[in-house]
Order: sequence, then structure tokens, then C-alpha cells
Amino acid sequence: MPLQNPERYTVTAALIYANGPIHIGHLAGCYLPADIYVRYLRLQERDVVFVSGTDEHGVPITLKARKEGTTPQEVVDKYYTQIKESFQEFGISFDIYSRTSKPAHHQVSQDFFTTLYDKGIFREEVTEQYFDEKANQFLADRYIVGTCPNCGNPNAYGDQCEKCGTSLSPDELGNPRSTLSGGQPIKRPTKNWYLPLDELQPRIKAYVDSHPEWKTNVFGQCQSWLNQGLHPRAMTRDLDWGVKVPLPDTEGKVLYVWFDAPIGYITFTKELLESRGQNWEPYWKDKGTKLVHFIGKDNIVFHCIIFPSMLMEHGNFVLADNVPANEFMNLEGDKISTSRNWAVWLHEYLRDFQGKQDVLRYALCATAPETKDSDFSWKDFQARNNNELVAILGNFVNRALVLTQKYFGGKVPPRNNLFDIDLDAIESIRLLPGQIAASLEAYRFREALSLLMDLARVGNKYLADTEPWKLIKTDESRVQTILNLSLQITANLAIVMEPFLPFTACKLYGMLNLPGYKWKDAGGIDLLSEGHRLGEAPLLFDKIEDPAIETQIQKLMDSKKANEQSAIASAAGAAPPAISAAEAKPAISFDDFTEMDIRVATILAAEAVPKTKKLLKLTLDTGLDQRTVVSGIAEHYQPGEIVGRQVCLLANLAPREIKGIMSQGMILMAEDAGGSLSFVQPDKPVSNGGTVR
Ligand code: B3M
Ligand code: ZN
Repeated sequence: MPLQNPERYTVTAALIYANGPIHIGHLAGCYLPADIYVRYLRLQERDVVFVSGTDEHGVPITLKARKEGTTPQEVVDKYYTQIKESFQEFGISFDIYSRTSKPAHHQVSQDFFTTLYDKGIFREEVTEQYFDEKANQFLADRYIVGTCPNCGNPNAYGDQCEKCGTSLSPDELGNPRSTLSGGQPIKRPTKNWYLPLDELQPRIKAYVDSHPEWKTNVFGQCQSWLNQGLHPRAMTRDLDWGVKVPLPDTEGKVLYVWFDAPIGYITFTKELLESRGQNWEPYWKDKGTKLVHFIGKDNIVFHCIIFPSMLMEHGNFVLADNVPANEFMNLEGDKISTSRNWAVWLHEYLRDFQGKQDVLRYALCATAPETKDSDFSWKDFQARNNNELVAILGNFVNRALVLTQKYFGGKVPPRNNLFDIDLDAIESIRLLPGQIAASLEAYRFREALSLLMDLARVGNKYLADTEPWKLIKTDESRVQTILNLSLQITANLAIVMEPFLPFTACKLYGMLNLPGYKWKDAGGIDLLSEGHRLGEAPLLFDKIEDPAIETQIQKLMDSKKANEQSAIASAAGAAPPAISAAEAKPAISFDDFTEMDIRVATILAAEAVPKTKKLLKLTLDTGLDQRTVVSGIAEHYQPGEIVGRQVCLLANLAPREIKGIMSQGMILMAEDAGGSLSFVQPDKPVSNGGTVR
């Protein structure tokens, strides 16, 4: 059961890997709901800390470093800054946004590990793991490729086949290869420390079962893990990037990234409270603390099963009261994908829609993947802005303020005799904030947002029904009452919108000339006293026109086209798959190399060699002579298309007879992993006979 009347809240948002920029899926799935929840709690004057940061360890970081040709440290430094800035600009109001690479975090994780170790919790096991002798290191699952047992994809990863989606272990791959050297890895014994989840299962099950109120997607996923039976999981890994294992003779071993990352929540809480000169421990150890983890659905098992097991075994920690994980958000009907550039990147949105952070917050919250995957589309985004924010919320606020300006010189008029229609509006003002709060406390953010819009709808209907613009000629006293109440609704809107639309709330408080209220004030009708002078009344939102939306759609279409082209190219073998290069050869001396006489030559004539599929007979101008070379390229080039081309020729290869033709040398070809061939050609014309070295 959820904790009743918590004394304090520790709210965490997933520590995203610092290996790339963030997109709308991250925001909608985790950070926006977390921020809405925390802003609401603060308005309720609850004691809350909101903790997050970047996850800077693990294979995803080292992979990215290899891809960018740089070091893991440079990768995390670059993305930490970029990610932190994006969050700041969208008003994600962390109390601390830190990093797991900080020495303090290494210390806290090592101490945590040592406590479990000293208690004898871990099972020490020696297993055979793949080792790359050339690279002289053990291979994480992602560093091994081989043939998928399910679909035959020759480039499946050791943990997953990206073609058919099957989860794999490296042992299941056919013909395994190392992505570090291209060579065949061998098995080597290695010792690691395992968390015996199998033994802990009954206690974890009791914990999960005590929370039937969790969202069905979360509770269901936990039950399915439990039903399959938990297995021991290694908490140390053979890797050189991460938190060193605090045991003797463990060179080359680090803590499993999913061991240290959630401990980051603890480290960062400590860092925050210590910087305030306060004690951090109540936020993690006191029974009255409500711990809530906001995450995406791919992180459920780690937050609901593995991390709670670690905390239980350590002792003295509270366990999560709730883990309101979201499902995934798609984009224009297709899965968001970094590699296919099918995403809306936050830093790009900020550039294209300056000052419209709240519009995106609104659209993402309104379509958040709370119970199932959802879809973001630019047309929907535009409609949400134009038909909801502008036409409902902005329109009401604007009318209330402009009419007050016009009729009463911008001063709040008195409230006179009340009629039924006024009392109905007052009743809505009184009830809605409580309903919004109930939805927020139940993590139903979409529902809360739509209740907020209901309050604006109440205001619009009230104005439409009472028509103050007509009454002003005959009954000024009545108009005073109507505008007084309309302004009270506006002030209530400012309070309840703050968690969702913080920038707009701030603007609205300025327009109302108010310093800002707390949640307990919501529901009242004396938020603005008679005679109070209002501020300026600019529009709260403006329309987004078609061209701005078309630009965004075009950008996505361009990505799609580029993806299709590269898919065609790679099917034709032109784009090299990133991995599975041929095995490296032993070293040679420089003299060995200079013995080869490689020359630039031009193809003068080309014809197929009869009765063969692969061979072309080429006549070459080598600058030294004209000669004949037989080349196995007929499956890759038509004779007609290559005449006149320059190529590179190994000119001093001993002549040999092929299909009755004397071949004098060999044309250099580049072969990619897919087996397709292309000429190695100087990138500007070189005179025939020019040397290659
Ligand atoms: N870094 C996975 C992710 O970025 C992982 C989350 C850690 S939360 C403690 O999705
Ligand atoms: Zn497969």
C-alpha cells in the first residue's frame, strides 16, 4: 500500500546515459511527469528533493566513444553539459543534476558494494567469458557479433539481434567475432560477484505484491519477471570504464553499471543536502519518506527488482513507494530512433520554437504514454496549441484582463449580488483544484491537465453566458461581479497551471500583478482583492501557422528519405556495416611494403572472359606499357561502364595465366563486409604510371 501522509519525498528521475542529446520521448516518458509531480508537491509545501543526473559508466558510453573516435571521458563531458542545458531550458526543476563520474559517487558505490560484500551477500563465481586476445580484454556482450540463431542475421550482437529483436546471450551466436579486432574471441575464466536474486525472490515478491496500486504496466512487468524466476546477476564486470571493484586483485574489473547508477540517486541526494548543510539520511532511511522513481518502461526491472534487492540486503533504506514508469512515445507513427534520426531533439526544438517550451510541455503531457505507447505528431502539436492553449486558455485569460482594462481601468472591480450562474462558477472553482490534486497524486498527469483546461472552459462558458460586453451599457454593477469572478478564475488558473506550464504561470502572475500563490489558496475567490491594480495583458499564447509545422514535417521526411537511400545502398553492399571487418594480418616491415610497385593506370578496354561469371579482361595504360589484366569484378561492374576509369594496379605481381589469358598484375579493390567490391581510385586525375605509396 502507498505510504499515508508522508513526511518528506525523495523523487528521482532516471539517470540517462551521457552518450547523446535528448529528445521528446525522454521528456514525455520520464522527466516531464517527474517535474509536474515535484512542482505540485512544492506548491503543496511538502518537503521534497528532486534528484537526477547523468549515468556516465557502462558499455553504452564506451561504444559511443569508439564511434566518435574519442575517449569515454570526452563523451560524457560533452553530453552532460548538453543534456543539463536542455533540461534547464524546459524548466525541469531538479534540485540537483549531478554525474556518476564524480569521485564522491565512486566512493558511495564502493562503500555500498563493500557493505554487501562484508555481509556475505554476493556469490563469487568463475565463469568462462569471451576474451579478445588481440585487444587483450574481455568482451562485453555488445562487443561480440555473430549469427543470430533465430533469423540468421550475421551481425547480431551478443545481447540482442537488432534485425529480429530477440534477446540473446553471446553463447547463442554462431561464428562469434570481436568488434574490437574483428578476430575470433576465445573463452577465458574470470571471477565475478553475483547478487543471488534467486534466493532473494520471496522477499522481492512480497515487496512487489504489497504494491497492487502500482500502474498496471509496471506491476504486470514485475510479475512476469517473478513468474519466470529470478536468476543471479553479476554485479561486477570485466571492463575498464566504470567504478573500480573495491577488492584486491580485481584489476580490469568495475562495478556493473546497473549497480552503481541507481546508487547515484543516493549520492546526489547526499551531495545536495550536504551543500545545504543538512542531513541527507532521513531522505533515504526514514520510514516517513516517500521514495518515487520516474523512469521509462525499459528500466522497470532495475528499479522494481534489482535496486530494491540491493537496498534490502544493505539494510536501513526505504524502498520505492512507487515507480510510475511510462511506456514509449512514437513520432509520426514510427518508433523514435537516434540512429535513423527519427526524433525531435530538444535543442533543435528550442532553436525552431523560441520561447515555446510550455507548448511542448503541454502537447507532451496531453499525449503522454501513461498506459500504452502513444504518438506525437506535428499536426496534433499545432492543434493543441491553436485549439486549446490559444482558443481556450489564452482566450479566456485575455478576455478577462482586457475587459477589466477597458471597463475599470485595470483595477479589480467589486463583487456584488450573486446569482445562480455565479454560484455555479464558484462551485467549479472550489472543486477543480482538489480534483486536479487527486489526479496528480495518482500519477494521472493527462487527466490532471485536462481538468486544468476544464477550469478555463468554465471561465469561457461563464463569459459567453453572461455577456458582460452587452451588459456594460445597462448594468455596470453586474459587469463588476462577472469580471471579478472571471479574474478569480484566472488567478486560480495561475496556481494550478504552474506544475504543467511554469513559464506561462510566471507570465500570468505578472499580468495579474501577483507574487504567486500556494496550492492551498486554490479554490478561493478572494485571490484578487477589490481595487487591486492589474499589470499589462499581452497574449498568453500565439498561433502556430502552417509553414512552421511544414518545416518540421519536411525535416522528418528528409530523414526518412536518407534512411531509405542508405537501406538501399546497404542492401546493394555499398555502405559498410559498422562491424565485422576482416581479421587483422600480422605486422610487416616498411621494406615489405615498398617492394610492391603500385601504379595508377587507365582502363582502355574491357570485355567479359567467355564461360566465366566473374572475370573481365582489361587492357590498361600503365604509363610504363599497355598490358592485359584479368580481374574478378564482372559481378560488380559492366565492361561498358569502366572504360576510361583510373585504377590502382599492383604492377610487379608475377604474371600468371587465367583461363588461357596471361594476366600481368592485379587491380586493387576495396571489399566491404557485405562482399561488395569497388575500385580504389585516386580522387583526382593522376598521370598514368603515377606511384601509390
Ligand atoms: N542509464 C538507462 C537509460 O539511460 C540507464 C538509466 C539509469 S537509471 C539509474 O535509459
Ligand atoms: Zn535475429
